[in-house]
Amino acid sequence: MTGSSSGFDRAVAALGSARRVMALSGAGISRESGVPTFREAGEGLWEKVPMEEVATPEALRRNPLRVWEFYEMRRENMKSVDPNPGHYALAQMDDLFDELTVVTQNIDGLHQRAGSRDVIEVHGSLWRVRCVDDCGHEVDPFPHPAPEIPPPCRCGSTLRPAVVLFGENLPIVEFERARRAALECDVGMSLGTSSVVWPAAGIPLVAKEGGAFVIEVNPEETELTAHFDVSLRGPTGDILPRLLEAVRKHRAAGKGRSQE
Ligand code: BJW
Ligand code: ZN
Repeated sequence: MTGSSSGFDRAVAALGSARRVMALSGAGISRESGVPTFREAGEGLWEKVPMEEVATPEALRRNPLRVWEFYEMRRENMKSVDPNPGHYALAQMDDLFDELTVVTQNIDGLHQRAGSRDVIEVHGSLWRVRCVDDCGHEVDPFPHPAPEIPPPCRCGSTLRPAVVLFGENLPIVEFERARRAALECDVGMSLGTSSVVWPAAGIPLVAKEGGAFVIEVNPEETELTAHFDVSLRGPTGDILPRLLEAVRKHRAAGKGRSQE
C-alpha cells in the first residue's frame, strides 16, 4: 500500500516547487533499521518496559539504576544498527531545497549518520549525558558501556541520559528552532510518528498554520491524519526513495520552481 497516486502526485508537485522543507520524524523511520518503536501492538518498547519505570523524572529520582539500565540497553542495541533507505533518501533531499530542516523525536542519531545536514533533536540524544542537578556539565559522546552507572558528575552529583522524559520540557533552543522552521517552510512532512506525544506532535500543525502544504508518511492512520493535505500510506523506507526520485524527475522536466 503506497497511497493513492493522486496523493503521491500532489506531494511531488508540492515538494517540486518548495524552497524550504521541514520534516518531523519519529520512531517509525528507524524501524526498518531494526530499532523498535514505542507504541506498536506486540512490539512497542512500552509494551515490554513500563514507561513509568524508565522514562519519567520520578523514575530517575526513585531508581536511577533502572533508568540507566534501560538506556544502556538501548545503546547496546544500536551497535548493530545502520540508517535505512528512508534516512538516506531524506538526507539526499538536502540537495533539492534551499533549506531542509529535520526535526527528530528520535535519539538514535541515524539521520546524522545518513548525512542529513540540519537535524534538530527535540527529545535529546542517546549518546549524550548531562548532570542530574544541572551544573552545566555534559559529555558528548558518552562512552558505551558506561564505566559505572549511574556515573558521577564532576560536581559531586551524578550524570543522566540527555533525553527528554515524560513531563520534562523540551530543550528550549531546539524547540524554538523547530517551531521557526515549521512556521517558515513551504512543505512540512511528518515521517513515521504516531503523533501522540506533545508538543512535538504539533510541529506539522505549526507548519500548516504558517501556510505550508503538509504531508504525512506512515503505514497507519494517526491521530492527526485528518489535518494533513496528503497522507501516504507505507513505510518511509519505501515512500521516501520514491518521492526523492519523483521530485528529481519533476525538477528535471522543468516543472516546479523554475515556473513560479
Ligand atoms: C512507521 C513504520 C515504517 C511503523 N515507516 N512509519 C497535551 C499537550 C501537551 C503535552 C501533553 C498533553 N497531554 C500530555 C502531555 C504530556 C506528554 C504527552 O504528550 N503525553 C501523551 C503520550 C499523552 N508530553 C510530555 O511530557 C513532553 N513534555 C512536555 O509536554 O513538557 C511540558 C509539560 C511539563 C509538565 C506537564 C505537562 C507538560 C515530553 C515528551 C517526552 C517524550 N519522551 C519519549 C522518550 C524519550 C526518548 C527515548 O527514550 O527514546 O520520546 S516517549 C517516546 O515517544 C519517545 C518518542 O520520541 C515519542 C514519540 O513516539 P513516536 O516516535 O511517534 O513513536 P511511536 O511508537 O508512538 O509511533 C511509531 C509510528 O511509526 C507509528 O505511527 C507507526 O505506524 C509508524 N511506523 N513502521 C514509517 N516502516
Ligand atoms: Zn554536575
